[in-house]
Amino acid sequence: RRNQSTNQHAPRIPALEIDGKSYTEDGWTNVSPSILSYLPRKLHLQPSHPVSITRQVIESNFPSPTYTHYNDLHPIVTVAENFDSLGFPKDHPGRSRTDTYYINRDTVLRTHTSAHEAQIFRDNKSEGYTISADVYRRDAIDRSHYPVFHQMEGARMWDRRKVPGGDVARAIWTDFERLPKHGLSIEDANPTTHPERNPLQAEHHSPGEVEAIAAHLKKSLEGVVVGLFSRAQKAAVAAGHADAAALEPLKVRWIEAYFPFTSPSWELEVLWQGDWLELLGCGVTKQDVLINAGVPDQIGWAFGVGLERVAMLLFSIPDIRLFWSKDPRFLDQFSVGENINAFVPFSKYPECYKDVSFWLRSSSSSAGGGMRSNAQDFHENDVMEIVRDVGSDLVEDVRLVDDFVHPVSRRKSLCYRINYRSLERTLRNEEVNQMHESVRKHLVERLGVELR
Ligand code: FA5
Ligand code: MG
Repeated sequence: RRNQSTNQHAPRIPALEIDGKSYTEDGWTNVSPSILSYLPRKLHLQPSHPVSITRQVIESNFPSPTYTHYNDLHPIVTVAENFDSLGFPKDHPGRSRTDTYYINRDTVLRTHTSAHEAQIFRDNKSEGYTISADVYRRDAIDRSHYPVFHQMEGARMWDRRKVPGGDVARAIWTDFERLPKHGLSIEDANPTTHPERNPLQAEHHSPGEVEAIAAHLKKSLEGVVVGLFSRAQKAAVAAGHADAAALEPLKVRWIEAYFPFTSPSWELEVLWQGDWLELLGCGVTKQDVLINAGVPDQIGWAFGVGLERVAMLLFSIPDIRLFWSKDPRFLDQFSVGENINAFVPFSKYPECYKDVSFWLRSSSSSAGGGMRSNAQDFHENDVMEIVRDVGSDLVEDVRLVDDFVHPVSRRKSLCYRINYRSLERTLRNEEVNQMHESVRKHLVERLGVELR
């Protein structure tokens, strides 16, 4: 009875209700209603959406029953799944609240599809899998970044106890020989392992095993990229964006990379309109991840590819916001089938630049205060989040255009330039002014800055 009456007067513990589950809010909570509104969209499952078409094209390189395709795993995962199970160090910057959307201290919106690796290794249903899903990251605002995007993760395992004669390297090379040939020569300048930069997991793998895994991994992914890009080039020619005779040969290269959950690791890049563009990260799965998932006898590889990044090239889509458009002028241009067609942009609407300048609170003034957003704990992603909450898809990009420290007061001043532009219509002056005023107000209220 006493408990009951105490409870009546205790402050209500705020809770978030998401998909029929209740999550307690705490000091880590930084998800907003606007970010949660993306959860039901699942673009990778909308039948003729370019993200979904891209998923289906890539999946066809990883056929069942060798690979199980997981496409409907829930985006809310534990911190343990997203980071700990993959060996992220406790102080890894990816864990910070400026980079990751927290539901509460223990629960996040997944930042990558790798969050499900350990669980699927544990379930051990097939030798391989792909997972396609929406992932969430607090990040910059521009035409190639969006706080929600889609990834496909893939993995392949071989069980030491189940291969003929226990010779796992030989079994992998046998599977390697069965992979489709792509006939493209691909730049791969670095050795498979490097003692410091890209080490062998010597307690678990022999160099010969890693050579075999790396060869199978690279050839599998090269096949994906060559298949995709020969289709993209055909589409560009058909749309008159490129001349068949003048078409540059496809250029693809491997470079070394680092992930806490693979070693050695690589990234695959493609030369696209003059720039090397990163498509995916991959590597030899860390044996500790497999051991902790209860499958110590399996060894293998994993990769993660950004579906929007591929789809933008494949369909010539110029702005990542377009994927979220419900405008039939966008959606009706795509259909599932053998041919990939280049997107025909509808007319561009006018841009509208507005600047906002402010002083950060000087670090000394925070000494007694506990106020956030002094010069030390200011993070640009917090500005991005405010602009996103206010402007949603009506903002094309946000850029820092000025940054200086006052010579006497030592206070720091920043100026951001916001480009308001809709993909679907001309914005009215008055609505842009209202949005900009609201951004200014929230910067003061939420970050404690002083407008100039
Ligand atoms: C990862 O997320 C790793 N989980 C990938 C991985 C899986 C490595 C398994 C090893 C084994 P990364 O943060 O680099 O890595 O993202 C992978 C891909 O997602 C990138 O190559 C890119 O294609 C895409 N990507 C990353 N950030 C964005 C973004 N903000 N917008 C669009 N695509 C992005
Ligand atoms: Mg990367």
